Amino acid sequence: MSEKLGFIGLGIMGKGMALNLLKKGFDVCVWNRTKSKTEELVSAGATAGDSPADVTAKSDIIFICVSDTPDVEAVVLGENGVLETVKAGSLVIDHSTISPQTTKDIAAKIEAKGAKMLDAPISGGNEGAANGTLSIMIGGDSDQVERAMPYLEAMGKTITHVGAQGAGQSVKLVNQILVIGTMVSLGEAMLFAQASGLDMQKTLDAVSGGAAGSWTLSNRGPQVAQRDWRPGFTIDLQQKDLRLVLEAADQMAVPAMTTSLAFNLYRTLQAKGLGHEGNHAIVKALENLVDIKVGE
Ligand code: NA7
Repeated sequence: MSEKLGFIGLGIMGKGMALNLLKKGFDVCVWNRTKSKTEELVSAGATAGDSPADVTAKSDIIFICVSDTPDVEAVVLGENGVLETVKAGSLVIDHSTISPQTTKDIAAKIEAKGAKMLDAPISGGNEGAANGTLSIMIGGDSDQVERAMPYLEAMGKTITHVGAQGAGQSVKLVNQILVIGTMVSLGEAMLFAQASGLDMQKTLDAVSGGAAGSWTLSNRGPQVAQRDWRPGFTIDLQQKDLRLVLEAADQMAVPAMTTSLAFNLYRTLQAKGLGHEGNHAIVKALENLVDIKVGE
């Protein structure tokens, strides 16, 4: 008998994830700050809760996928939040990417109510969320990871228990350092290809299968070539993740030079009002340094 599920936060990622839980036949109660976003989920078989507290009262396992650290604090610790109604024995799984330290603080408050928490940030963009192929990196107790596995398997393909609470968030930041290095290289490479007068598609075809191949190149390279800036993941959220990396790197006194470069390049795009575009639009920050535009 499956447990009753709650899902809080139906943005680009949360929507696909909740739909995949419904497709597997699980019982899901949803809530989103902007109520209209619940409609598609309700059509697909979900019930709608009135608040995070309401969803939590009706659920054994509560999934959260909201933007940033203060937003997780708002839906968990705020008025009508998860903490008000969470039952002993329930499990809260946070898929948002937030501060590893705040994750541990929130987990302590949830555990004081006799419930449990896993940090389980995700990677794989909107495609991964829609197709159920996310990478999920989990921090927390093994027995709770085991309990959550049937549901996580509905949403993800590479599901890794990486350590104690907070470790999931730290591994996600490792993931973001790797993603952003590739993203900066993608922008630099595409600009170079354009300046060289190359055919963009042929160039992508030639390099994607070799040592330079990557998820970013395969999924975002064609988008850059077509100047399609629709977000799989927005600049604003990418910037937020890079800030988390830089804060943690500062605390640990380790260098994060490429992350810092990307953070500042994105800042120039945010200053131009482009924070809602996809993170592959980083190429525009490089284009702005010279009089060349990829794909034009
Ligand atoms: P989106 O598509 O920007 O969605 C963000 C979601 O978070 C969306 O449902 C928001 O509700 C919700 N949100 C944001 N702030 C709040 C507050 N303060 N209270 C309640 N709900 C809130 O982001 P993604 O789906 O791409 O990413 C979500 C997380 O996964 C993020 O941490 C990524 O780094 C990974 P709205 O619809 O705006 O009312």
